[in-house]
Amino acid sequence: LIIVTIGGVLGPILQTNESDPKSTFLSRCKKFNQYDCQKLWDAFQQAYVNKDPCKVPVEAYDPLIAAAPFKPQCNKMMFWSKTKVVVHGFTAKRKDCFVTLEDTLLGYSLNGLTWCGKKGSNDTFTTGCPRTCENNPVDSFWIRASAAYADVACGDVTAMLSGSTTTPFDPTSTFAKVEVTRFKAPKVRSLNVVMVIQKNAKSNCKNASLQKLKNALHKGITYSCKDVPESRIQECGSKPQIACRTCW
Ligand code: N1C
Repeated sequence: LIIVTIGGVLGPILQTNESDPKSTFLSRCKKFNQYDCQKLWDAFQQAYVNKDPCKVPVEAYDPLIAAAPFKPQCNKMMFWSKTKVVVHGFTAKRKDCFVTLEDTLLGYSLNGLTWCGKKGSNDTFTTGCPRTCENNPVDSFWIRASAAYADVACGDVTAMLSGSTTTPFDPTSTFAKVEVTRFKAPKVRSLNVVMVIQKNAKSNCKNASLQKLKNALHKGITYSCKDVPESRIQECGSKPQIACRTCW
């Protein structure tokens, strides 16, 4: 009884800001201005609160996406698969060149967070959230947001894939399953793959999986691929005088 009481009293005090998704969401959201962040939090929460955390379908986030729609940023939209750290290290410094989903309000506000609900409660939980069942709140959000972001893609689109894997175009990835098939010609003119080459690379632009990527693209979208050393991407990130179009 004593342990339960102490745990019950200290639990909320010992919780760090990091594990309180509401304050993290609101403080990140506020950096974007222009939005009613409390209203967005409410739209976010309604997707998963009071539900079995394995029964949150992708569509549960439709109202959230409708409340904060993605703006098309033609020729600057960047997609990625298995290159999260390299991509965001770059886009954080070169917002003038490329924008990823994590550089938008919703992607930025929820990046790295864990959340779920529970039947019979209106709270948001951060521990014990399942990630293995198909309809879990975190995966469903990223699928919904990725689809919405890819839906507004336009002009010349860039994707950073990893030369450190044996299958850079992984058919099970969100990039393959959700994003690539949503690019529509003539709104999207081209898909330009930047293959990130680190030391001991396992693949490059010649990899057979990229043939599948070409085939998955809607007819009318031009495909290109360039092998680029990670060091060159970092150099372009750290030298603002390098023009975006000459980064690689
Ligand atoms: O499955 P992936 O990559 O191919 O997904 C990446 C792809 C990007 O182009 C993004 O637009 O899909 C979008 N996306 C995110 O922006 C994102 N941020 C954080 C997809 N997933 C995202 N996450 C988390 O990383 C999420 O939890 C998901 O399961 C992983 C996917 O990483 P990946 O396999 O490298």
